[in-house]
Amino acid sequence: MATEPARLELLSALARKVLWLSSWTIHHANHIRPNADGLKVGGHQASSASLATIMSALYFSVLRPQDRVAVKPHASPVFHAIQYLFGHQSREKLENFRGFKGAQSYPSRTKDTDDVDFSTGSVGLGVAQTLFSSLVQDYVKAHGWMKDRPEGRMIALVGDAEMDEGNIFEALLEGWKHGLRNTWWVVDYNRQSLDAVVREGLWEKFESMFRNFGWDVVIVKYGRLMRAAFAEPGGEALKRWIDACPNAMYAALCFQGGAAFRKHLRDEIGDQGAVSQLIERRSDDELLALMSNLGGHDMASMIEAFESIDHDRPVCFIAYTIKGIGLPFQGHKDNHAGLMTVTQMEKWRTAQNIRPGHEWEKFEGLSQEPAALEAFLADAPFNRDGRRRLTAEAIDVPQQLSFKPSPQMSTQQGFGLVLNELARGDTELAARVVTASPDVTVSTNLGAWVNRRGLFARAEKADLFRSEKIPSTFNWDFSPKGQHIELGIAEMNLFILMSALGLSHAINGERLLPIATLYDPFIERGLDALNYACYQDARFMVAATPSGITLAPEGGAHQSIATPLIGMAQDGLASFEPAFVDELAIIMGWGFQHMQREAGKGGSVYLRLSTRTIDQPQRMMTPALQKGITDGAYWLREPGENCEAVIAYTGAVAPEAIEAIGLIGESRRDIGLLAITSADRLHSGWTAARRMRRHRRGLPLSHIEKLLAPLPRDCGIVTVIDGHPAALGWLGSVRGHRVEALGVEHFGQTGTIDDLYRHHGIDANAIIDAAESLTAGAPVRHRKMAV
Ligand SMILES: Cc1ncc(C[n+]2csc(CCOP(=O)(O)OP(=O)(O)O)c2C)c(N)n1
Ligand SMILES: [Mg+2]
Repeated sequence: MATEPARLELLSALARKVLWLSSWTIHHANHIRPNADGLKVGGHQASSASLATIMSALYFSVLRPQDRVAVKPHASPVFHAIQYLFGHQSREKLENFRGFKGAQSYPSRTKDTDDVDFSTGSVGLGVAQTLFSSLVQDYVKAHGWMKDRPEGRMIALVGDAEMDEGNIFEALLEGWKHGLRNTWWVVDYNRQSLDAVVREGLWEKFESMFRNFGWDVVIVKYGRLMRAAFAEPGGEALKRWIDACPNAMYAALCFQGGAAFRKHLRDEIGDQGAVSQLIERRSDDELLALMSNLGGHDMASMIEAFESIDHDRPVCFIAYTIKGIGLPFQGHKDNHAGLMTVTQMEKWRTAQNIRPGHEWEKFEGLSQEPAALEAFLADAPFNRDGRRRLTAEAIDVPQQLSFKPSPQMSTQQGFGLVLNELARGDTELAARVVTASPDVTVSTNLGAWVNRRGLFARAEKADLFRSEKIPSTFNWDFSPKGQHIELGIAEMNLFILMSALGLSHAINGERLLPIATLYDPFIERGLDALNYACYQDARFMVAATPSGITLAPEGGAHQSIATPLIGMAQDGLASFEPAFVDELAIIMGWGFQHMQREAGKGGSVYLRLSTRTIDQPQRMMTPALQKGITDGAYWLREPGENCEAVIAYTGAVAPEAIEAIGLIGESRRDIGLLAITSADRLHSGWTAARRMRRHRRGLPLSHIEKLLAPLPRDCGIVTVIDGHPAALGWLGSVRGHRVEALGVEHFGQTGTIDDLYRHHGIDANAIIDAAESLTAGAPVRHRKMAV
């Protein structure tokens, strides 16, 4: 082990190297790489410099293999530089920063190859992810798994302006409720955002807020040089001046340099003997070095701050920094997208003793022995266990999930019944399921599951109503073995929790099968977090219910229109909207398998469900039917040879489609009824088949192409969905059939289902009208009677 001063010296040298390499990576992408046009780097250079010391302290000394980190998006070059020094990142990928398959602009778990723990990019989300990952670690531990693994700290490197994102505060609240531990947030308090200098005194607000939520707060404001100067005669006056200096002014002076600092100090402090001497003893360069020696740029202060933590309570470090430290535009308010010119870089290169052509060499320009640096890096505790990303075996899923059938049911009810059956059994599958809901557990039909499996908390807490013997349908005991995580209403939290639970196999080496329930329209409230979870390749199932205008009397903002399109467009999410419960049971079984498939093959699952009770088909679940359901569609009524019209429906409008078929059948020939369980799977299968054909990789036909192949050319297709009509309107492009796409384009009206279906034109009569408009022949004789 190196002695303390030697260790600090090596760490500081490595931090300088990290700053160089990250800046060089950016410079290379902008000025050196051929054809770099279009890959130009914005907001990275100044923003990265801000964190070079802090991240070096963490990765080269403080972190342990079990710790996981979310790195502020624009510090990605710093992260890649550190991994390069560790030997986990290639020069080729650094040279290709932001290029195709190069090191990514923002750290990416799925696209980078150098051991990114959590992706970041959309600010705020990575921060909350660490909090929820810590809760998930507690969950896994409490369930008796992860026995041999020490607990990791979940660490976020946070931009100070990132703290504006509301989802961070929502998470903070949830963390407090669940007794958060093992979480560190390190705020890069450079007092600059993208556009502006942040408000004065913000840290005081942060401090009191974090303390309110039970966090320890460590403010790292002054570096070692500063602390030494404060101890000199007159140092107190200097400290008072620094503390009183407005953020914008401090930033401006850091940009202008030592002479400007001197002038301001002289003007504002006046001639005060000791402090004046303290200032005058220093050259301009020394004065600038002193004044920019904020805590976040001082290795000793950062190491001391991190190593002072001797408890597992959450900690917020507020580390004072200067945006762009060490670079010509340090502190300039416009520096977010600031780039060094070629001349500036040349000058800096020379100052760093880096020879032209040796810019990528790991220890070039450092005065320390390369062997000592190499040995120090090889010794870093962070890499002690080798590969940090873990894996877990897949959990067996039975071919068919069972449920207690009734002649009439809704898909939401069916969802509850399937989970209830699972909860009654003692399969490994059931043991690994974990549910969560943002205060809509009962109203989304999770009640029975929770009654059987209990709520999760690290400490036992009995349901008071039960212990007081007050009758209640629900038995809600909390215990470390519980399998439902109760959340407050914030949907962002729900999806970030899904992201954390859904990565447990990779983070904790223990597979979980998370299920979220929420009202369908509120997917939009949590959409960026849902997108984030999918981007990270977290695996989970979302049951969104109720949906559409079918929840009729609820009306208004409870109705969803766009969600079928979101389901189709969201990468990493396979979306389904079954009409019947036997379909749903098949889809859930498929979903549990899909959630466990390897990267690139599996993903998460979205079930758009309904509270509408409808007649259930009495039928055998044949393998062909099962396949149709999971592939996205099957013929509920096969079209005849001379088929004139097809009705293709999705979800809760099945009764209208069936009724319309009955009425049209008398006056049109051979009509078909296509049950679509997943517009998403149909569409993506169709796209994939076309792509393969275009690239001459065979002549595969997709499922929807095969289904529509027998239809005569002039057959018309009426599509109907309680959602945006574009979700199914594309069916006409598959084989060139004319389409009338029915659906919902406006929302907000309350009424009965009949009222609203009629109003929006998705009732049986609207389907008949649409079929008539597509087909020749006499008007359809029978209509649905008004009720
Ligand atoms: C959700 C979201 N909105 C906007 C942006 C664009 N953006 C990137 S960084 C940034 C501000 C960065 O300020 P700060 O967090 O203080 O980081 P610094 O660069 O100062 O270190 C903004 C607005 C984003 N990445 N994500
Ligand atoms: Mg900032």
